[in-house]
Amino acid sequence: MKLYMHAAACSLSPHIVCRELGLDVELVEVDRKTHRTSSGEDYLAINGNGYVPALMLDDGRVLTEGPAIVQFLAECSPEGSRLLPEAGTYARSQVQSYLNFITAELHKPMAMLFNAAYEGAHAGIHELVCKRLDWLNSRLVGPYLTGDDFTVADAYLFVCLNWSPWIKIDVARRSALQEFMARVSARPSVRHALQAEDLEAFETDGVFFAPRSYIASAGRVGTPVRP
Ligand SMILES: N[C@@H](CCC(=O)N[C@@H](CS)C(=O)NCC(=O)O)C(=O)O
Repeated sequence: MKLYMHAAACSLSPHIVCRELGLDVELVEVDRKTHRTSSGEDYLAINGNGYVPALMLDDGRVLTEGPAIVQFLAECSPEGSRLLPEAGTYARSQVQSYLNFITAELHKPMAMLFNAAYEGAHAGIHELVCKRLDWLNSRLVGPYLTGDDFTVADAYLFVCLNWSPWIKIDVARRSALQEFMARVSARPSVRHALQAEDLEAFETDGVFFAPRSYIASAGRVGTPVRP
């Protein structure tokens, strides 16, 4: 299988899931501007929406949308029930509820905060994201979103929270979320994924990660991730 991705983007979530499950997936980087892949393909022919992630199966079929991809990956693997509870259970629906919350209430508005086209609305969007994070912080008793087990929803939350410093969202003052970042970033699968995407830790607490070029453009210094 091939996973089409950008470093540190939401595609890091299925990447982490692949590493958790030991799935053999080839990472294919997509150029944001040209929509060309690192292997020279036209990415728009793979995902007409142009965004990552997309998963190409060995038979050429393509699956898009991060929340669907992570569930598919978990269902593909004999190890998958560790990351996604059995279908038909409350526990499964709880993971899906969080995936939906993250995609609609965090991922989308957070992405808009990176986009100058929405600048006029940034103050209101920022306020909304902070409100959602306060709710999540008050609800997260841990260690993970649904309790003791790391699930596909935790991988997704980690990736979205990891963007916080770049959009002026203070995770440190939301202690349950800050502890969550430390816990997830210490997982071997996560460290391997961060390293494979060539991301570096750039905050003193070492729980936020970004490409070196991004860190340098902000006048900061990063530390390479060691598994
Ligand atoms: N609804 C999609 C959204 C994916 C998305 O927003 N991807 C971003 C990276 S986090 C992207 O590729 N943006 C570049 C673009 O839209 O061209 C999903 O959940 O998979």
